[in-house]
Amino acid sequence: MADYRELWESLDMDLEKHDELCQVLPEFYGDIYMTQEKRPEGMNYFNFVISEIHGLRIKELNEHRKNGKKVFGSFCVFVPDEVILAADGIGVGLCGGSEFWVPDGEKVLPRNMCPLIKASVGAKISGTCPYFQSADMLVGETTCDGKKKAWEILEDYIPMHVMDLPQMKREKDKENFKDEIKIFKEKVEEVTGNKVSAESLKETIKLVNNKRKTLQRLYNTRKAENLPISGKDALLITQVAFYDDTNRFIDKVNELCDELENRIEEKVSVFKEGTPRILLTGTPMAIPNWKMHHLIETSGGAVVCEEACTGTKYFERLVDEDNEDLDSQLRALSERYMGINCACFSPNDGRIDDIIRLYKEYNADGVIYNSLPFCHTYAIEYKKVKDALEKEGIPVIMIETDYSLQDAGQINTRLEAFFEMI
Ligand code: BJ8
Repeated sequence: MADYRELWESLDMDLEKHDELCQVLPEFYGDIYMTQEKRPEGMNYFNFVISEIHGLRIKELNEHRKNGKKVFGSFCVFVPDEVILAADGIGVGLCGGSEFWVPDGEKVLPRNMCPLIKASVGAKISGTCPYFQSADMLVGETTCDGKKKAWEILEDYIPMHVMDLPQMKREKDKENFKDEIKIFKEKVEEVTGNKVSAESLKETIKLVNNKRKTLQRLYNTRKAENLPISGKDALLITQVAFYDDTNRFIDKVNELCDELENRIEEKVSVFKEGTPRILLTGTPMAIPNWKMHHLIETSGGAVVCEEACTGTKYFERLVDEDNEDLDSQLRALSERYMGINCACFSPNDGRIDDIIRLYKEYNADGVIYNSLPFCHTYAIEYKKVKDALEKEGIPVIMIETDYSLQDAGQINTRLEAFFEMI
């Protein structure tokens, strides 16, 4: 990797501590990703993106900022990228997926809470994540209690805007979320100094829809009997979608899909015949959290789909493109986003329908319900999901685990037993 120290210094980073992080990541990635056999050629781009994770993209963001563009960091798939892009801003997903940041998060947060929140806050306050350091504003949302209270702590470090997400899905809630998107649009206009017009929003609605369609194309290849790509690789691509340049990402994923579709025709598979196909559902897996996928795919299973925000929740359902005025565009955005079935909603039966539908679409053999510790909404929702799946005769197990690798052996044993049974 080129020398980015000057750049990192200009972002007010803790260089010494950041060095520690840079030392572990390549080996960690190498062990998990580069040991896979028959990886598609198209994954080379993603290897490159990871090797430059704190380099090239940060340099690009820095150049954009020098040209007056603003960067918005977010933590949830409810924050509409379309609005940021329409004001010529850049959105980056910032959820923390590394154990490295947890101790710093614990300096200001209770220990007994979700590692995603601790890592996200820790990444900011430790000054070791250049994406946080490149953001001009963070956008939070009132989803779970942990997140909404964490924003109150983060606002001491960086300007925050918090979107009020309804907790139910009635007509009035969709109307409320439309108003929230409008308030967010006004904030983005204030920060960027650019107006969001119906024309610019129409264009970015199309652009973000194209990104969704590209990911849909990728995921469609995972429905094939012979799997042309591992679950681990597919997860990595979804994670990169949150911060890469949108147009470049679309091009690279489409190139990869050409290769994967050829593989399907030629019956090339990265797994041996009869490998149990797993639908993974639950809490999001922020980069570099590859733990569950790695454990599943080294215990004899293959992940064929993720019903998660780093998965189908991110790209299923498109925004209606046929609206010419801002008011109807905002309504269309609210409609699309309020279709996401996060466990923060009550009731959330749509998620159960999604899981059953995806299980069938991807020809899965079993469901693994993955939850981060102290995520009450997802943990509680397991009961309803389990009952519904059992009624359908779909095998399911719940695995609650954080980012550390201490429980890896124990999870392996449980997975192996589950794969034998299905
Ligand atoms: S839409 S899943 S990205 S809120 S895992 S921090 S819920 S305690 S991340 Fe999420 Fe938006 Fe929902 Fe998706 Fe809280 Fe649970 Fe932690 Fe979570």
